Amino acid sequence: MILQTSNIDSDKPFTAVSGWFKTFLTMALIAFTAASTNAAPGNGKDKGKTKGPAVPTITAPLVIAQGSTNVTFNVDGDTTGGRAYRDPATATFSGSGVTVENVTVNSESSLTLEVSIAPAAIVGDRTITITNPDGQFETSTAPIIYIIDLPVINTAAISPSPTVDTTQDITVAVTSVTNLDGSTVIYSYQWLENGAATGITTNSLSASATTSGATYTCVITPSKGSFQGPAFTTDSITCVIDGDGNLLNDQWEIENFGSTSIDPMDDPDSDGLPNQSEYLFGLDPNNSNSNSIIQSTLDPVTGEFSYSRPANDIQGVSYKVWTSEDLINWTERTVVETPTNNNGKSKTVVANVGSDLVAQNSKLFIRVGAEW
Ligand SMILES: [Ca+2]
Ligand SMILES: [Ca+2]
Ligand SMILES: [Ca+2]
Repeated sequence: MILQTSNIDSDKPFTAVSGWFKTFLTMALIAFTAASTNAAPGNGKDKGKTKGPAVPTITAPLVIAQGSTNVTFNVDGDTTGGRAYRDPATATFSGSGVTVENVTVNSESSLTLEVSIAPAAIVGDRTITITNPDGQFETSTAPIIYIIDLPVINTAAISPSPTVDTTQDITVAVTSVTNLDGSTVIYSYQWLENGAATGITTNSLSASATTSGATYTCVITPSKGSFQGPAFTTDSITCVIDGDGNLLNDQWEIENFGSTSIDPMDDPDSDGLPNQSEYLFGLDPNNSNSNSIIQSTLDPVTGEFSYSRPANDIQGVSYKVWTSEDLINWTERTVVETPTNNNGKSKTVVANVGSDLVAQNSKLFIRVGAEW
């Protein structure tokens, strides 16, 4: 275009102005070449003869979570038309909340970026603009990164609630989660019994896995793909010990009879001990040979004897020891007790009334009772 606007004086001999004309023509050609370069592929603004940076590309946008720091990744470059990344190039991302910590020019078509994402950065796609040292820049035509939020569980409900017994499954459901980008959230579960992991990792804890008197919580971890949100711990729920109110632990009833609401005064094994006594002293209510709480009799020298109790202490129940010389007058004794778990169901308690006491008496009777 500039060539057509040249103001050559046609009255002057051509040879007289030839040098000036050639100079003008050369300048015009340079200007024309520059204009042609600006129209080349890419959306940057080339200046002068040097081509702008390669056009940033990536196979698929890199997913980075809000709050991530110092994440490094490579960005390729389309070098069509002679474009190239030049060192030291700089980079910026669309939107806010993305800090470019470092740019390394690996080659004319490869960069390594290090970025940090603000915790509250808006989720979604971001394009990148690379600027060469000469000020020319190119913006990617497709997203280079995708900012994802970590899912956060706000509330979860346990059912049944507020009470549960050992005949009921316990289930948990997330009732509120913050998930800004709407991606599918997957939950993983870990049930805790009295604070210890059970290894049960479904959203339901079966009744057979629960124990009377134990307290349960569930730790739920939300995730989107490989991105995990913070773990959420539910409220706790405690299995009632005696939901049917017959003074027998419901769990013990189920283990021994398959159901609750057993008559505590019944004696199905005819050993003279009602179910309640069998329960309180860790005996087998269906075995007539399991009929004595005394495991070893009183040692006349040391004052030691042993008796059986349930493996797990019964809430609200205490055991007391009395001694008597005549089976008429009984004296409660403070004893030193050492329990040893037998099989998870009962334990042997070694008790000692004291060597002095046994030394003072030619005969001594022992009585052990349960109180609640
Ligand atoms: Ca019961
Ligand atoms: Ca019995
Ligand atoms: Ca028995």
